[in-house]
Amino acid sequence: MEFAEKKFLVAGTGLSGIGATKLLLHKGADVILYDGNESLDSGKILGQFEDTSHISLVFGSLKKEQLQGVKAMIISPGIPCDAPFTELVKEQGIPIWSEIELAWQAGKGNVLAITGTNGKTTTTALVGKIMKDYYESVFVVGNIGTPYTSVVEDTKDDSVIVAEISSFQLETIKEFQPNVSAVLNVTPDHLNRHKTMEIYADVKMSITKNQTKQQFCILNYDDPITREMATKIPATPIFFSHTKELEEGVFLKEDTIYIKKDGIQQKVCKVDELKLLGIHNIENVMAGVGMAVWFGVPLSSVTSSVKEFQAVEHRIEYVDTIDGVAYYNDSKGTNPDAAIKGIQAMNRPTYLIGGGYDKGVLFDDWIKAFDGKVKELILLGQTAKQIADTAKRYGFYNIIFAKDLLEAVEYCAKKAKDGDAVLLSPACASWGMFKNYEERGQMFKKYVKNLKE
Ligand code: UMA
Repeated sequence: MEFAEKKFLVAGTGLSGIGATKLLLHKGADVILYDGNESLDSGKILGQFEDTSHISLVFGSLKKEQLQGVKAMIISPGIPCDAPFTELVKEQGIPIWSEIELAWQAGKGNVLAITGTNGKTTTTALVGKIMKDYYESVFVVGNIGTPYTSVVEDTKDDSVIVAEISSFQLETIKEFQPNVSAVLNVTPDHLNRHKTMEIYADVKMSITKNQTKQQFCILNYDDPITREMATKIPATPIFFSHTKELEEGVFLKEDTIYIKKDGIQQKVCKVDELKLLGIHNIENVMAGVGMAVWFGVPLSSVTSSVKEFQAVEHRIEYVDTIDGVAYYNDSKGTNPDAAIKGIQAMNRPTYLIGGGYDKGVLFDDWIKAFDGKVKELILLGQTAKQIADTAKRYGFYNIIFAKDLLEAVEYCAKKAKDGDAVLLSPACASWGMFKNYEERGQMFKKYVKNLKE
């Protein structure tokens, strides 16, 4: 699409909205920058742009007259596609694009795109490292925190873009076509937005919808939903597995990861050569290795990058040991399945801090995974009561409610004894109490640090 002198509507003034607006302005377009929040400070928003002469700001409600001549709306991932104002946009026949769709249409280079309920950020960071160690022009973007649109003007034909893609971002893609994609796993999350597991899984699978047979989609053999996807997608599926020795793909056998490609089996590395903990991380490594090798990076280079790679912040991140109590920050455990990985990684009696924003998911599996390891459950946020009720149904009564994260950390510090662990792994999003999971994790680390002083 041509952008110069065309008018676009950008919805949302967060990272994605600002990235998309800057890109469009750079391409010579006019932008209506819209946000549903009426109380935003327009000076602060406009202050992020060098030249504001081609931007008009609209806060609160959007009117039909304002949409005249608009070529497309770029929607931020946090805005549901059925938000009331989108009806007006759809009625005018204006196409709605995800922020990654805009980046794809305006950008250059080869894309490796990663989705899945859990492990996306770690896998994206790992694939980013593998690529940076081998290629010159590499960008790591998307849900991981840097909007894809914000790097587009720096991309070249030989650039490699490694993108973490959420289901929110996939809902409104049109032509987005990664060279290699991955769907790591699909377990319940964001069901308040996607309504059913079927819809959620289909949205995840759409990462591969524009790929061709010559392109690859890396899938988890051990997850029944992603295994089934292999029969439905247009790309060539490549599996990874920690349970089965595969004919083609990446797999774990005893303590070693192997790759089998075109009938030739090679060793990648031993599990204890990795700086990552837990079976979920071995899965992330296998997915990353598959993406890199099928993209064309030599195995020797992949192997040395994988061995050097360190864990991602906020994902079962060791913070400190104070008076013999080990503190772990798993703020990225924003759904029950991710939080199960957090509790599985603990090898000490654990004070578990959980609860947060209500995404409409059930907590039964998380409680069942406590497995005798959780000494006390400290709950906060919107979901606190629901989690407590679920825990009691499974006979777990060591529950207390905290008014905020600070009270929770201070309570744990008082109660925990030498040899115990304190784990922040909320099984819920942070919204309502914090800006995002990063802020929640940073606050947790700050409170832990303060305990020392
Ligand atoms: N807004 C409306 N109407 C609404 C909802 C929101 O106008 O109904 C406005 C808000 O007032 C605000 C703006 O939209 O001004 C916020 O947009 P956003 O929520 O999409 O936030 P961004 O800052 O653009 O961040 C997004 C991702 N956020 C979400 O998907 C919620 C970031 O992922 C991502 O890093 C960033 O784009 C760059 O690509 C965060 C996230 O929480 C980490 N992701 C979810 C997750 O991982 O579970 C999917």
